[in-house]
Amino acid sequence: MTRAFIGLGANLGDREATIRAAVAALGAEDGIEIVAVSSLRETEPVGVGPQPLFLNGAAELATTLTARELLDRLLETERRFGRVRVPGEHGPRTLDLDLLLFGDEEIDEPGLTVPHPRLHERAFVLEPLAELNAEVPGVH
Ligand code: GSY
Repeated sequence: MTRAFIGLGANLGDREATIRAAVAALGAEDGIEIVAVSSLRETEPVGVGPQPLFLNGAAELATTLTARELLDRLLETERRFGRVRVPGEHGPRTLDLDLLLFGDEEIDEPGLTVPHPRLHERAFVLEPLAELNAEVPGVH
C-alpha cells in the first residue's frame, strides 16, 4: 500500500458536486481507498489569466497501484467528469485531479513528475495538504 495525495480543483459548473462525485468514483476503483479529504476552499486563479474562482482541496489515498496507474485513473476520472485537456491551454475546467505525492517516491518521467513540480509555489495545494498532515519534502 502506498499513501498518496492528490490535488482537487474545479472552476466550472457545480464545482463542489463534481469534486465530491469524482472522489467517490475514485474510491470505488479497485486498488484505491480514500483515507481523508480536506475541506474545500474558494481560491483566486493563479497563473491562468482572468477566470472564475476555483474550489480547491486535497485527498489522501491508500493505493496498491503504481504511480503511473494512479495517474491514468486520475486522467480517466477527469474525462468522465467532462474535463477536456488541451496541451498548453489553461482554460476553466470542470475537474482537475493532480498527483501531488506518491509515498516518498521521486519520479521524473514524461507526463509524470512526483512530487508535483509546482507544489511548493501553490497555497491552494499546500494548505489542504497541511490540513491532512501530509509530509511535503522541503516543507517543515
Ligand atoms: O492544477 C491546478 C490548476 N490551477 C489552479 C487551481 O486549481 N487553483 C487556483 N487557484 N489556481 C490555479 N491555477 C491552475 S493552473
